[in-house]
Amino acid sequence: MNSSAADRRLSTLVRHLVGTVNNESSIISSSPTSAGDSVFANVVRAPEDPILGVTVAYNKDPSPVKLNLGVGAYRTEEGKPLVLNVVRKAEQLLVNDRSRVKEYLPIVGLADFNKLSAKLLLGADSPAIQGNLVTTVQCLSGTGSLRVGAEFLARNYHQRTIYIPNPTWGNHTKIFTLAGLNVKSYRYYDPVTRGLNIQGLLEDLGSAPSGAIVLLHACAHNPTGVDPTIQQWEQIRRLIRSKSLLPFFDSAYQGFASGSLDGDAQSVRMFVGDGGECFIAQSYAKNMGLYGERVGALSIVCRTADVASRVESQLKLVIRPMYSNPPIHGASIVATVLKDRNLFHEWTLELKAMADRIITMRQQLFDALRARGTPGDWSHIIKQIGMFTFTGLNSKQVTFMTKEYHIYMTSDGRISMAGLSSRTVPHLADAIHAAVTTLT
Ligand code: KET
Repeated sequence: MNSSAADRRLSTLVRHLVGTVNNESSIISSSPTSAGDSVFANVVRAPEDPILGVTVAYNKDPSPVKLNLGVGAYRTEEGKPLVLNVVRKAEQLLVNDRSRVKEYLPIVGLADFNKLSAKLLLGADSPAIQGNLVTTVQCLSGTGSLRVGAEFLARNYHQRTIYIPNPTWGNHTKIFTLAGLNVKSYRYYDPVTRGLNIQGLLEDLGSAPSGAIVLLHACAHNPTGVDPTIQQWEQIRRLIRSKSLLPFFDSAYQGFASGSLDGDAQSVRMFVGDGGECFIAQSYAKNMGLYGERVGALSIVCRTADVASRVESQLKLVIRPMYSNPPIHGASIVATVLKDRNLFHEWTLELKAMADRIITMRQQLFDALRARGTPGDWSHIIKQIGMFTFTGLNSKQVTFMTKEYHIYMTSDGRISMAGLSSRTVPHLADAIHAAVTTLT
């Protein structure tokens, strides 16, 4: 570039920057008047996140009996976070391997990780994988995978409306709205039966515009713990395909619902098996206990290999300006576990042990409430699936339990069963009993 061209570019840039500053200062209108004033003086305090904010409040409570049943994070019987044995082993192998370096990963992440993740989700013998119909990109856990998928859709798909279940994980609305999609909901949970409102679901999706995107929880629906049966999944699949709706699965709990990785992937596999197109956001936060490592993947199943590769090229355009490329450590742990037969087998046992402990907690809490004669039918505690029980407690009762018993949970009455232990069940049962008998 010659010097006058460079000057021109520089002055354009300066004009641009000055213009931006001027525009914004006229909007914010808070230029500092004295040394103590901040240009951010008008920034309003945002509320804490409805789920992660529960942990913030819990951390501030000095009570020795406090109990955090807010965020869905697994705890041992001793109430401690758990690093899986296979994860420790994989990390040791990685540390010992002196040939490993810290270079950037490709934009789409670690190739082995992507292949193995698609296999874990769709099955080792999946025709879609064999036909190269699936493009998988490593993303920042489940949340990042949902966001990248949503941004791709906002840019490349003709229909901008996404239907999410009512209720759903609180972050869904924000993720999809910020990505530029138009969020609507479909009926899902029936508070009277504490089960699935299949009729309402089919009606709402039946009247969705053709091509609309539908968010589905692959298993262990959060927060309700209510999943469709296989027959109901089949009804949902037929409706979605007949109306050319686009399924977008959120798979954050594979293996956590039933203890079986294949069992919990059945819903996704039904949709992939019919040859139609489908999105899946996958998270290893819960099933491999890699919460803070932020490991996940977005898979898009396409009709042809050529479309899949073009879709991948567009995913790169979404990812590169967002975070450039994903972190290497967590994905390397997952790839190490998934590709080694022994480690994989050991993982399935550890996963099953976590799922079983949660199921035991359900039974113990149910028994404890029965023993106290707590009014109401509490059988949903043992019927619901996955990490959470959607108790049916209202926000007043939740506030009461937090104030009087130092038990922390989300205001919709969801409790994380994975945060409970045999030692803390009686305390929770006392709190629920008191809440139910003193407040309605
Ligand atoms: N989808 C669902 C359904 C979900 O429950 C979570 C996390 C995620 C995706 C995202 O997880 P990630 O860590 O990005 O892989 N849910 C728990 C934690 C949270 O809210 O962030 C929760 O509901 O407590």
